[in-house]
Amino acid sequence: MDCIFCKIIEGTLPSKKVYETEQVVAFHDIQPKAPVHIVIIPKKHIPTMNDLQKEDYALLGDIHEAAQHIAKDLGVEQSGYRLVNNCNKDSGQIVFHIHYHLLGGEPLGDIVG
Ligand code: DGP
Repeated sequence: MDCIFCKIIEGTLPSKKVYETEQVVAFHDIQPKAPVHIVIIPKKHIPTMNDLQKEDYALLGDIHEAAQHIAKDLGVEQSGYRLVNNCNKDSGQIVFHIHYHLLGGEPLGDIVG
């Protein structure tokens, strides 16, 4: 499958991983928009939020659990952070493997992933 994030999961494309479980992986964004900019993804290939099925909903809990751990590990738990999903063209989604941007490390204002 020609998916950048699937290649990161397989390990055929390098990434700076910060968190990994059986279901989820998270790594530094290649074009960070904030001092902390992590991409959290399920290992299951799901193109967009529109493609989530009921049986995938537990993955959303796993992603939030990942976000809690990462925010703590990277020191933004108390200062604050933002979790953003882009879905389809108008949102700016460019990688069609569902993912959540965790942003923080400074006042974020209008910064989105
Ligand atoms: P989005 O616009 O929501 O689809 O965001 C995709 C993000 O993925 C974007 O912020 C840049 C990041 N990204 C794209 N390709 C790579 C890559 O090969 N490695 C890493 N670490 N991040 C990538």
